[in-house]
Amino acid sequence: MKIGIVCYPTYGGSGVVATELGKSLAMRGHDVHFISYKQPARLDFFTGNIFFHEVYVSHYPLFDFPPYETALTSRLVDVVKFEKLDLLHVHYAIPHASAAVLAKEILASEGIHIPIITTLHGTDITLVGKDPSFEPVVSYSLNMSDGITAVSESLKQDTFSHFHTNKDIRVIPNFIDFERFSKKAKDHFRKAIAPNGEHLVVHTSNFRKVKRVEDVVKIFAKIREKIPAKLLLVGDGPERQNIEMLCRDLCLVNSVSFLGKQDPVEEILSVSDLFLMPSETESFGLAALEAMACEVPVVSSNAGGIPELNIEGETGFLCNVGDIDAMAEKSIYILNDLDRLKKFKKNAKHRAMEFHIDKIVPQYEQFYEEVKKNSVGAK
Ligand code: GMT
Repeated sequence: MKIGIVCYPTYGGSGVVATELGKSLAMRGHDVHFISYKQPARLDFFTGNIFFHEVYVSHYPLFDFPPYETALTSRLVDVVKFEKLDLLHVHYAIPHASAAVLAKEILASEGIHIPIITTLHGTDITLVGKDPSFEPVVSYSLNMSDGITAVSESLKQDTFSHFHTNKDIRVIPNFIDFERFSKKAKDHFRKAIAPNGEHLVVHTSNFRKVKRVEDVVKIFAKIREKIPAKLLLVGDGPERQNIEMLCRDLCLVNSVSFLGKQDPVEEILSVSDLFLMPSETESFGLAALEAMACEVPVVSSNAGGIPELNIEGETGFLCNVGDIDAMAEKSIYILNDLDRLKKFKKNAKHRAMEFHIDKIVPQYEQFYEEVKKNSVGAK
């Protein structure tokens, strides 16, 4: 099949999932055309059947806000026509779904039929999308999509609560590539960071408010009162400076390492003992899945779709959002007994295997076939 994938090119979860999906589809024989304003960060190789089409936005001085959606729509029309695509798969509703819907309408006026699938990732529904400034456009685009997927049952239900749609939504969870994410022996790295055998607690995110990185630091401070430990903070974003200040206030500067944006995140996860994800809302929790694949148990909030991944008492624990005491207590419970820790690590890996890329990507392929067959205008 010739598939167009529209996504954000950044390190955000939706861009990562879209890019890994595209790479995997290409390896399974499909022609994959990525369409975005920059080459996606995870698009680290090209083969004869992976293509990238950049969207150029004019910066005419009249535009205080460059009209990206219009440029994207025009590019979609062009790529679908020229490359004779069979299907467009857009990741993150805003503004990709409405751009695809308009492109579909323009192409239809020229007698070209292109089915579109919208994949909902999280904040496009829960935080951003439901805002009145976006809601009518998102609702319309969902209703005009030929297929919709959501990355968890929880996100599917959130979509029905916040938007005017009763269209079918297929749940296809995030997935993990074990060729990359599996435990790698990097003991020299562990020794350098934790020379006295301290436990390593880790958090990776884009340091946005929704991730509650402040809670991560406060939980860690409580863990450290009981257990020798170090905290690795991977990623960067708007909250980074506040978090640095908090670490200074709590006298934690020697126990917390800010590692910034890291490509080989699997190497850091591989030496870690516990992953913290206290998010305010989280549709799935891809970062937790990456940790679990590297045998790292997870103490998380019970928000959104996290309970569909992290299993209470088996792969970690789930607590109410903001309950720092409970999260610290559960973390200490996991860390202070080595046999117990080993068991949690094993369970985490075992659970992650259920989201193996080879199990999930075929679900997208099957959905593509169904949508292609059933979409109005299909020949
Ligand atoms: O908020 C982020 O972390 C980025 C965001 C995105 O859409 O780029 O991530 C969302 O999509 C991921 C991939 O499907 C999910 O694993 C994340 O849980 C989700 N983030 C939130 O819901 C906050």
